[in-house]
Amino acid sequence: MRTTRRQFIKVSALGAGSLAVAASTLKWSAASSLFAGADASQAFTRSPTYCEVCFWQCAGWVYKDNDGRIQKIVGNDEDLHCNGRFCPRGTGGVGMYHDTDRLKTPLIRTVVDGEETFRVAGWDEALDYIAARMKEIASRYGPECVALFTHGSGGAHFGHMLKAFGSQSITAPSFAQCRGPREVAFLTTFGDIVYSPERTDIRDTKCLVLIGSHLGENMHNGQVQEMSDAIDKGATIITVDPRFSTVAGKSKFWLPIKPSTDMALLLAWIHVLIENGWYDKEYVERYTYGFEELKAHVKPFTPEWAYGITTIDPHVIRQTAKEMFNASPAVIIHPGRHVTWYGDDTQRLRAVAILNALLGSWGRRGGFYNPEKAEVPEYPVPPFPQPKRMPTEAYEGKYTLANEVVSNGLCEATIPTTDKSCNFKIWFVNGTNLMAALPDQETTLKAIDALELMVVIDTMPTEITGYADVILPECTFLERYDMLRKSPHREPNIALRMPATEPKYNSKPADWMARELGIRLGLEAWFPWNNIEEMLDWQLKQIGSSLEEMKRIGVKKFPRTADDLYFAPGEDISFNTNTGKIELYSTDMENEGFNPLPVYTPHEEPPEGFYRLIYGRAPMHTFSRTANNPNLTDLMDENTLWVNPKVAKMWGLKSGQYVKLSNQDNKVSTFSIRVRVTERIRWDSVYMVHGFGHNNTKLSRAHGRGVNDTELITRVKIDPVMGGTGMRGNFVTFVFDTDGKEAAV
Ligand SMILES: Nc1nc2c(c(=O)[nH]1)N[C@H]1C(S)=C(S)[C@@H](COP(=O)(O)OP(=O)(O)OC[C@H]3O[C@@H](n4cnc5c(=O)[nH]c(N)nc54)[C@H](O)[C@@H]3O)O[C@H]1N2
Ligand SMILES: Nc1nc2c(c(=O)[nH]1)N[C@H]1C(S)=C(S)[C@@H](COP(=O)(O)OP(=O)(O)OC[C@H]3O[C@@H](n4cnc5c(=O)[nH]c(N)nc54)[C@H](O)[C@@H]3O)O[C@H]1N2
Ligand code: SF4
Ligand SMILES: [Mo]
Repeated sequence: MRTTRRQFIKVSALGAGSLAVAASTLKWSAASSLFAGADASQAFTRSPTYCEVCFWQCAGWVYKDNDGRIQKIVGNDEDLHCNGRFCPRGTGGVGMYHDTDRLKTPLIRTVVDGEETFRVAGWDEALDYIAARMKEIASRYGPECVALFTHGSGGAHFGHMLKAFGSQSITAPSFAQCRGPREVAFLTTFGDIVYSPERTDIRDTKCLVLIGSHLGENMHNGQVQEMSDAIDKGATIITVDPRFSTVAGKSKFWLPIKPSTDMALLLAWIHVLIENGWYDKEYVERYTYGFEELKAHVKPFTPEWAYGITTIDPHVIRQTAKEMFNASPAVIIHPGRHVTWYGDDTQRLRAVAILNALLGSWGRRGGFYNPEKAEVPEYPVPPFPQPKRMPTEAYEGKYTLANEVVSNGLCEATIPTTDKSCNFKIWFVNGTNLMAALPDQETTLKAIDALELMVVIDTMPTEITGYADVILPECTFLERYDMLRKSPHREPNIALRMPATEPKYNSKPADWMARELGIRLGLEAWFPWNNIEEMLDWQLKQIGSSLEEMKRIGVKKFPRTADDLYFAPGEDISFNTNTGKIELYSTDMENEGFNPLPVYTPHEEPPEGFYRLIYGRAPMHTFSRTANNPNLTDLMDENTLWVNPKVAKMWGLKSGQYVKLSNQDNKVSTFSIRVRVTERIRWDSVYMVHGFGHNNTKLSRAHGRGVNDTELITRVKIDPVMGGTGMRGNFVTFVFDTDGKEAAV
């Protein structure tokens, strides 16, 4: 067993050399022909899947040539998420399959000559080992000591295993590091969440307001397509962003707001709408609660007041408010998605929800539609045991309005303290590179250090695998089944993922791993099927389909159960809130001791010589997961640092030169980043794309390329309402160390 602090191990196992050699002899032709177009003389077979390169989960077809090699992946025409078109990342997704740096076999942490390393293990050995350790550790702490961190399809399988074992501590970074604040804000206002894909009716909107939501770089497929159609039909786009984003270039108005001040702008907009009577009076009267309180509350928040805070011209604030009103109810103040910015994010998104309510866009064409999900029965299993401790007990008394489990809450509860009995001893980490996804790496590492067992299920040797006790290599989404996709949309629909080919190397699908572990843990009763095909076929037959049919069509749509995509004119509606109304004034917030109406609080400014670190997406990459993808690195192989010319001049910085960054806590980036001098960013901030700066040398294309924003996010502002981790209160300055890299001028 480990005795010292857990060392990071680069995934190069003892005895793995032979595997690496075998891998390097693999033909590369399939992937490299992807963009060149396939040979016309080839016969193709196709099989259905849905994409795992991001969580839009577009359904598509995987094409193989007559030698059985995967050639390309294209969208399924019937699919509402993609309308037959994949985004660049999805198209390049086959690179995940071809990547020779993939995890190839199970690995177990061991000590050789005092050095920690991984040894190659067979599947039986690895799973037996995990099961034995789980039983032993649970005999001391109870099954509740196991937590699952997951982002991706495998979560369903491991989550099922965990619940059968007796723990419900299952969490994803897509809540407290991503869309949590908006879901809680919309839940407390409208009594329902925004969902994913978002219920925004962009297709028919006349005015789309994007506040720090950079659609187009944020490449959520169907949404981007709808936005482009809406623009063609003459919709107005209003973009609020300190950076001239791609979509700012397509906007009628770009409001280059001073970062962290959005709340002031939102309050001023509410003020203008109410003062001028630019709101939907009938809708507000019929459906909302607390209008008079709101009206009194926003009285002082004039555009002139907001100007001093946001730097946005009061005239522009009035003009944009009028644009929204003119388009209403076909207007969307977009709730955004990655919204954990400054720690008062739920309140900011409450202000967004209120604006939509005033304009009557919720439940209206061109505003927000009512999505419906296909009802698919679960394969019958016995009830799960009732855990002695629920996950929320990890952060008892805090984040009381969180409607999902808070990842950072479980992470912190893993660090032993004298006053808490709620400690986790085992982590399963599936499809989430926690070293990039969770801010404040020091806390993450402290928690990992306190574990007795960490099992990482991944496809690639990303950073988190280096801290594992056992690594289980999952095959890529192109080589496996998963649960049916059942996401809500305008029409209920399902999509099938099936293997296009056999798993490469010694990798396996998550469903198989979870079931095999379950059996070893004596949980057979919860895994009564022989294989996932049998389980899926049973489910599909309950809804009048079959596995055979879905293999042929990939996507199936069902009629809506009611004609309620939008509210009917004058319809009486009871909302799922305490008052049954849309709560402009939130009773939930009030009951939990938070401001029932959103207020502006100033956030810290960059110290002298420092700039606010802001980050976002590039259209051809997803977080840190694609940084090594051979097809996508061809398109972009490192991130750059956007610097305003005024700042560049002050520091003597030139486009193309490399610098390191140091943050307010003297944390210096591991690698250096290429400067891009551009007017497109305000002078008080610098910008980079998240997901680069990998330090695992086993990622041959991604290692050392660019800077990892996460390592500079040492200061986190927690949202007291729901535990979200505000990450944009970090400031950086330049360090003139090029890391040996030559300026590419
Ligand atoms: N600093 C900073 N932090 C952020 C963000 C940010 O912009 N900046 N964004 C936040 C947001 S919005 C989100 S949603 C989260 C995202 O957080 P994550 O989803 O954790 O993001 P990734 O860094 O892509 O890590 C994904 C991991 O899954 C692995 N993987 C890929 N495919 C598969 C598969 O099929 N099976 C398995 N088992 N593993 C697979 C990849 O190799 C990688 O290790 O991060 C959040 N954290
Ligand atoms: N290509 C691609 N697309 C993706 C993803 C991906 O990894 N790659 N990830 C998906 C996921 S899970 C998510 S959550 C979404 C995230 O995508 P979005 O929800 O669009 O959000 P962010 O990454 O937060 O947005 C970054 C933008 O916010 C701006 N910004 C920074 N600070 C402020 C501020 O104080 N005020 C304002 N108004 N703007 C500010 C930045 O300049 C930048 O343009 O993208 C999704 N789509
Ligand atoms: S948006 Fe792109 S990466 Fe995301 S699921 Fe769709 S095709 Fe895949
Ligand atoms: Mo996200």
